Amino acid sequence: MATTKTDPKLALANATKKARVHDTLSREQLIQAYRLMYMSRRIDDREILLKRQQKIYFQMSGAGHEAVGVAAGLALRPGYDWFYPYYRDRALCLALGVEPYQMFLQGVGAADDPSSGGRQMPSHWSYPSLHIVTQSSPTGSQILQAIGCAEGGRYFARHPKAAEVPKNPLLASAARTGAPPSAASVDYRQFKNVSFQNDELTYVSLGDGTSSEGEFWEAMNAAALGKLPVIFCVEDNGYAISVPVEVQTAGGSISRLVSGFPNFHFEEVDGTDPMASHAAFQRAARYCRQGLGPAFVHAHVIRPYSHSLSDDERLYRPESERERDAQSDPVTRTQMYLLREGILDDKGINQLEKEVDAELQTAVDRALGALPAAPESVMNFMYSPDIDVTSSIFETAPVADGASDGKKVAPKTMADLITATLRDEMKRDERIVIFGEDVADCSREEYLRQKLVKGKGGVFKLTFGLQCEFGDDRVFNSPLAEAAIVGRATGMATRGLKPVVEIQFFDYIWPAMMQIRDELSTIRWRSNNGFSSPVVIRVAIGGYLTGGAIYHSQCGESIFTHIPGLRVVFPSNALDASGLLRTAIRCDDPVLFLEHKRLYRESYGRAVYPGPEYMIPFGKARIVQPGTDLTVITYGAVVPRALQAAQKLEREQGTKIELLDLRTLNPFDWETITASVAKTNRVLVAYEDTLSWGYGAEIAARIADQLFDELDAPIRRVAAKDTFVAYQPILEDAILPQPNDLYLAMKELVSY
Ligand SMILES: Cc1ncc(C[n+]2csc(CCOP(=O)(O)OP(=O)(O)O)c2C)c(N)n1
Ligand SMILES: [Mg+2]
Repeated sequence: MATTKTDPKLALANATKKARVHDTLSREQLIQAYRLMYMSRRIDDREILLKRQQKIYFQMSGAGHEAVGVAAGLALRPGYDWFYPYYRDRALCLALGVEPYQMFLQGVGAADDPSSGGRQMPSHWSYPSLHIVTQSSPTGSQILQAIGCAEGGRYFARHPKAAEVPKNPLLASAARTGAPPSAASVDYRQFKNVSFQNDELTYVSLGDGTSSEGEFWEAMNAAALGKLPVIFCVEDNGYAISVPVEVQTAGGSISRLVSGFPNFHFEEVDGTDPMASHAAFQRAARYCRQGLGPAFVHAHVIRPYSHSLSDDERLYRPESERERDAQSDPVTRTQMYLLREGILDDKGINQLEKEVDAELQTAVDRALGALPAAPESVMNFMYSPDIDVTSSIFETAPVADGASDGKKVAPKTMADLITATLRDEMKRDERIVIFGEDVADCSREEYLRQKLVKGKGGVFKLTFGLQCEFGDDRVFNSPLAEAAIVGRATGMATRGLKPVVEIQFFDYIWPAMMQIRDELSTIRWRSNNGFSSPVVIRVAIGGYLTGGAIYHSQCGESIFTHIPGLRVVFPSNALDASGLLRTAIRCDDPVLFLEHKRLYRESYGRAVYPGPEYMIPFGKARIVQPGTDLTVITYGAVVPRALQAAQKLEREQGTKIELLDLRTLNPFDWETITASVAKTNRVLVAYEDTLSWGYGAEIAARIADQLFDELDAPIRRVAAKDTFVAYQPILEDAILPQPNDLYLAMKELVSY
């Protein structure tokens, strides 16, 4: 561990004496630094004016943070290193090469705004060619992704072949002949250019208040554990909106709190001093590039303006305190320094400022004339524009029953086929990495090597054997931190990896909710297709376990189908699980893959392994059995229960029930539902989740809305009671939908 402290009070105040110490910037670079700092402040001032004139709709300033931003930008390498900045990093972005015009385009919400096409507030940076990765608004949710980004870079450095796009004679010939490409030739890799450098690093910044977020600590832990080349920059302006640092951070110093993390290089610096900051970043970068571990730069800065234009800091900061801050304004102090050192005289300063002002005026005029984003564009880039997951290229036949030697092969469970599918996909695609809680065979590899242990491979053993086969850099245990699992995976996928991560129980997916809802699912849309993160999240879900109780049995899929941008899959049998998982892995969208625990080893729905190319397109329901009297729409563990009920009714009164297994919940197969309802005129929607506001509500509403004329009876729903799943099996049975509940509803509907 290395620590460097620059006393904030000494820097710049004694600048003449200290000049040689901080002399990592040449005279030209100092002038350039001042130009960028001045430009950054003037953009803020100009935006504030534009906001008051109602020509832009929001403003977030980087005032007071200019020196540290410019210093980082000059010390690091755009388009080579990777950047996860936060909203105060205007000066950093300018130093990396973003043009003022591009910033104003975001302010006016222009179609040509390169960060988001008018979708995000200003100061939400996204510039793919500079490696500035799309930023969201939740404080701190970028930090875990920065970890994944660094892991991705390191993975490609160690597996350079994985970065290559596989040669696809089939795809090439399809392009030549115009024939549709075949399934085996298509996957996300064709649309994901990977670049990496052996000594690259990832920069991530945050405010002092944001260091209170749990995800910050998860990221610090992951960076230290992995000795990852990540520079954390805390820009400490002493406030989080109105909350001062001593109320935010125990003891008032984030440096003190993090000082125990191993493998880090620490810097605490006056972030209003461009030279001290630059020197700190150079040391930090050197440490990271040498592969020694992560670095932490704690930069003391000021916030001369209120938090945002919606905030008035005079309500909680007295004039005296604000005046004290003004004394260390980085723009004025740097200007004074240039004058004092004779680097620029008054004339030079005036000239420089005039040039910048003229440039900004031109940029503002151009941006105000730019076309706003078109209303027709709002649905663009919700999903991959390159690979349509509902397309027939994902429709492949299973290979024959594997009975090459004449002997019949025994059908396998859903658990077996998921494992087999993961194994074959890992063989096919070196970009796949698997991690999560307990998914490895054994983290202490020597035990495996010495054959002291057999290995675990997940609490349900679905990843058993994969670490032994593919190595511990492709299959590994994560800390017990769900947000970190999804956040790291998101960062990795941004770089072109295909993380297939596991959330051990659906009941514990909630710490990752911010990452799923506000990050993973939004990245492509909010960056206007600048970035994407096609992660697969496998989750064990569901009840009917006798004893699983409230925290090991819940469903809740409708909460995720309510998220645009996320594919949701819920197979009911082994063959579908294999085909759908393969599609999930090869496709270009993020997928939540829900695996029902009760179905893992059920005798219902076992199948022979359908071979390494078997896929099922999303949005195609399976007609479990055809019928004419009633349509039952369901999925997951209710499928075998509904089948049992339907068979009973058929035995008793000859009723023919058409049973649809949706298989994927987003997208869902409206076409098959429409055809079926037109035939039967009666509908039952059945699902294991709680009844109210559940997945079936949307299906029922759609049918009522669009197929009303086809109906001869009300649409009914059978689902769990609006409570939680209880431990005592008698209670669990009463809570979850049972075959008899389905039978009664079916009987009532057919005779309505
Ligand atoms: C998760 C989350 N909670 C709350 C907010 C609202 N919010 C935006 S900025 C901010 C304060 C951030 O303070 P700090 O991290 O110190 O950064 P600063 O703005 O001072 O640079 C808050 C509470 C948010 N964007 N995200
Ligand atoms: Mg702050």
